[in-house]
Amino acid sequence: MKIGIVCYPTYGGSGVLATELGLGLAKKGHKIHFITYNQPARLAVFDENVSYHEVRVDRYPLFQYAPYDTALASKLVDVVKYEKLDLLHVHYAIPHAAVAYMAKQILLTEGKYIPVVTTLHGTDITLVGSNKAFAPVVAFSINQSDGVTAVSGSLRQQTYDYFDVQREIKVIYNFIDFNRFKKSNKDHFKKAIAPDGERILVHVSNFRKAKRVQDVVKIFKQVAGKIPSKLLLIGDGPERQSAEELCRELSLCDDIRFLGKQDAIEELLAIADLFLMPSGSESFGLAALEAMACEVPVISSNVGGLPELNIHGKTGFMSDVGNVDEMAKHAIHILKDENLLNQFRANALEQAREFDLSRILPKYEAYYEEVLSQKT
Ligand code: GMT
Repeated sequence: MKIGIVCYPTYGGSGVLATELGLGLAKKGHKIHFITYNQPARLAVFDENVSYHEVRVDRYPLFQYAPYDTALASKLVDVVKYEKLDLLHVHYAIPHAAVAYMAKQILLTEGKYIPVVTTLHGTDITLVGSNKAFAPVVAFSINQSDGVTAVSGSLRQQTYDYFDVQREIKVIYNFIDFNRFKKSNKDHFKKAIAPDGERILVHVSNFRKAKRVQDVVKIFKQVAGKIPSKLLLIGDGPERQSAEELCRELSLCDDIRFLGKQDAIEELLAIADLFLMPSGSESFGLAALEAMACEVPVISSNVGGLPELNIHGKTGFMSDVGNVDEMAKHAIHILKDENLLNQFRANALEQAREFDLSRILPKYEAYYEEVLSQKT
């Protein structure tokens, strides 16, 4: 199949997932065309089945806001026509689903039909999409897509709850590539971070409000009070400053390291004992799945799609959002007992296998076939 993938090229979950999906499909022989405004972060290697089409928006003094949507729609028309695409798969509803609809209508006037699959990732529905400023366009473009997927059953339900959407939404979970995410021996590195054999806790996110990074620091404070530990905070974003201030206030600076944005997340997860994800909103939790694939149990909140991934009492524990005391208690429970920790590690890996790329990719392929067969 010749597939156009539209996504955000950044480190965010939707962009990562879209890129990994494209690369996985390319390995199976599909011709993949990424269409976005920058080279996607994880698109670093050359693959003969992968092309990247950059969307450029020229500045003009009249424009207060650069008309990215218009430039993207024009680029989609161009790529669909000249690369003879069979299908467009857009990730993150805003603005991609609406722009794809526009491109589709333009192409129809020229006698070319292009089906559009939209994947809902989370904040496009839960935070941004339900904002009244976007809601009518989001609902319309979901209803007009030829296929719609959501990354968890919870997100699917939230979409029905927030929007006037009648069409069927198929749940296809996030996936993981075990060729990359697997436990490896990084003992020398572990020694550098935790020279006295301290436990290592890890948090990876974009440091937005929804990630509740302050809760991560508060949980760590309690854990470090009972068990010698170190905390690695990976990623960057608006809440980093306040998290750093809290570390200073709680006198934790010697035990917490802010590593900023990192590419080789799997190498950091290789030395981790526990992953913290106390999010206030999380449609699936790809970062937690990456940790589980590297045999790291997860202490998380119980919002959104997290209960579909993290099995309470088996792969980790879940608590209500903001219940820092309980999350710390659970963390200490796992970390203080080596045998229990190893059992949780094994369970986390077993559960992560359910989301192996080789299981999930065929679900997307089958869905594309289904959408293509409905061609009207
Ligand atoms: O807000 C983020 O964490 C980034 C966001 C995105 O859309 O880029 O991630 C969302 O999509 C991921 C991939 O499907 C999911 O695993 C994340 O749970 C989801 N984030 C939220 O719902 C907050």
